[in-house]
Amino acid sequence: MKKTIGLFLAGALTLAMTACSGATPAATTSGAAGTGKKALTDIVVGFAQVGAESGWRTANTKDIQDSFKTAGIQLKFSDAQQKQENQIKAIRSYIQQQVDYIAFSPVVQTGWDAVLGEAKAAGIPVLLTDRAVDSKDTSLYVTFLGSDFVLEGKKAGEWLVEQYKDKTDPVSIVQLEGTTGSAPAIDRATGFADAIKAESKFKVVASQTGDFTRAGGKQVMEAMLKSQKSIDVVYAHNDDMGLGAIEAIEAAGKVPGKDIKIITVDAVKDGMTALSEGKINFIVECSPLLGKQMIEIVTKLNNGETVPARIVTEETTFTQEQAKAALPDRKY
Ligand code: GZL
Repeated sequence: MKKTIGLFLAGALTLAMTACSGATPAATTSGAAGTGKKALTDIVVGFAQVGAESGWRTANTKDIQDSFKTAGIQLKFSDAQQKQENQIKAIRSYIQQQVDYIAFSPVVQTGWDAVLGEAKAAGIPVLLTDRAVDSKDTSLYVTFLGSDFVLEGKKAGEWLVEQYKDKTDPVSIVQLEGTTGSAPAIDRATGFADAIKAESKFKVVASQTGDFTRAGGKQVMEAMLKSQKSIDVVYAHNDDMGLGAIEAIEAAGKVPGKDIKIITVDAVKDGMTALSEGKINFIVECSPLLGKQMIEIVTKLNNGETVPARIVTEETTFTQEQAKAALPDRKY
């Protein structure tokens, strides 16, 4: 494993050095001569964002744009409206524009090798932010900066196991999945299933995508309330779908957080507010604040330094009491 990482880092360094040695189409400007280093204000980064589907995504976009503005690094931004073909178009456009770096959050895990191969051939380093790709060719990107979604799902499941440790009756769970094929949806489901599998009382009786949106969560929850004879727990892959589920549960005359327990992931302000009000029972944080680390990565690469192949964001969990204490200081 060490050898692989060593080779990869060497590859990343080569890729980074190539990118910084003036080999990329953009000419080296007033930076220190010979190192390939550009003045930060001369660097251009193309960022292909997933969309604006959730409170998390909006916070992620704002943090990235603000971080680049503060650093004085030029950011070209595109919103793919959750469509892979739009992200691919945006990446191709950044290659045409000969940006210095490309960053993006892959809306789904698969189907990126061709366009990332084009970026590599153009000598443009690619940063994966937030979500991963399933490509076997790790030379197609320099680093993956984002959460450990399997761990997030595990934290959600472990909380549930703890909550029901003294109960023996069956517990019916419905799962509101994120975007089909996306890393967070796949991994949050995996982590959660692993955490509860030892306890036979837990049954996931229904699982369907709400596409990370509030409307999607509400629609799926309405259908599940009709089709399931009893639901004890909702596990939603993000706050927005959980908030949609709350609307559906209340419309059905039930009390969210009491009649039906709700666990979500993200910890954006609206989710934390619902948690503090007792409508959600537990939230696993997923930090959208990736902008500062993106600047650090670009600065290092510009200086010809290596960056780790995987950078995991720090995050925690919140109970209802912790949400009340944390809300006043929440940035998003
Ligand atoms: C997770 C991110 C997910 C959030 C959702 O890092 O990709 O996408 O959990 C967002 O809120 O839509």
